[in-house]
Amino acid sequence: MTLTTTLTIPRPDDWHVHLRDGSILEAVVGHTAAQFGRAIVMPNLTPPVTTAEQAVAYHQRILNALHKTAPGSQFKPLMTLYLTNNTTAEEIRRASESGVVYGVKLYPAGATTNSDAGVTDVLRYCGAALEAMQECGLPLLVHGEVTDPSVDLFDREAVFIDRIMIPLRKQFPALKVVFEHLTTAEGVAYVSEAEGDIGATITPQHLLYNRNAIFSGGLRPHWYCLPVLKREKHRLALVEAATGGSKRFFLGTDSAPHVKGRKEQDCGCAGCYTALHAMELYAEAFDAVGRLDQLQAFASENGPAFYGLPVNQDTITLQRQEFEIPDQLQLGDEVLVPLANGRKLAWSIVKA
Ligand code: OTD
Ligand code: ZN
Ligand code: ZN
Repeated sequence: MTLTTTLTIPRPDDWHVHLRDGSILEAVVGHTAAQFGRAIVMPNLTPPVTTAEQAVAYHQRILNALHKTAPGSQFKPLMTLYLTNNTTAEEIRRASESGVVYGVKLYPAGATTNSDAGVTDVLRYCGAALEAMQECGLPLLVHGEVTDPSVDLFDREAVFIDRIMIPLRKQFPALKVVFEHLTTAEGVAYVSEAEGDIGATITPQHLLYNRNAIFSGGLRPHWYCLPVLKREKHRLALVEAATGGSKRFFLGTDSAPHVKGRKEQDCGCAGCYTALHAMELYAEAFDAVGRLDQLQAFASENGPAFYGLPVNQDTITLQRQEFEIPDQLQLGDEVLVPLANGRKLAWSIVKA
């Protein structure tokens, strides 16, 4: 058997990314645009993107930042709406007709960064919105963790499946659902076996690392994200899901930039920055189990199939050539620390 040294695949898409706003947006959008054709852009700004009008305006700010920092880029941002207890069916229809909104994001209130305005009880308050989404074919993108303080942090995804996901999908069986940033064996089993139109995104950090990374030789704030890294058995289940050929699993980096000082403080922010080197990280994970042949389906095909979009027509090429992750990135006035900074990866992008 010869060792694969180059890999050319249709340009991948990132089905879950945080691009932020203002100067951070300008600093990071070029990284995502350099690797990906499209990206589902999360709406957890302050204030959150809760209306179609706000989504259209944010879409334009992203394009402006792109034209300023990566002129000529063909990157296409796909927008999302932030679901609240008060989202109306009319707002969902406006979003669906806006031409820029591709999903509606469910954040259980308090589950992650900027989720304070999120939903407190989805089945109680969001019925009309979910009904309208089901009718319009607009997918529900789910941060699948309960926030009940009596539930252990590491069990929040598994408990969410029983308490929220199963009853919600029973009530809205035709609703398209993405279980975002899946992190557990229970999540993999549920998404693999559930009936109906369901998919899941998987991040590079949850494929490559387990929770030991957060505590290795000291407290490592740059390895802290939500949902938090889990035990090794969960990582192995995620790798099997991503590389196993099921069309339900696709790429979503959850790249979530926070400036260095906001991560390295007494209450550090959650989020890993991976937009710079996303495909290099995924290639590392697939190569580690000898399944580089599955990277194309996971990164370039399964996501478009779920969202009913065409596969990108251009390509990227990865080469087995060492890539050293920079210690930090000076982006305008900001300093960002990329995930796994200082480490070496086996694959680089040669044509992007
Ligand atoms: N997780 N950080 C953020 C969002 C995600 O739950 C997420 O999607 C963020 O900073 O916006 C994080 O750790
Ligand atoms: Zn989330
Ligand atoms: Zn996210």
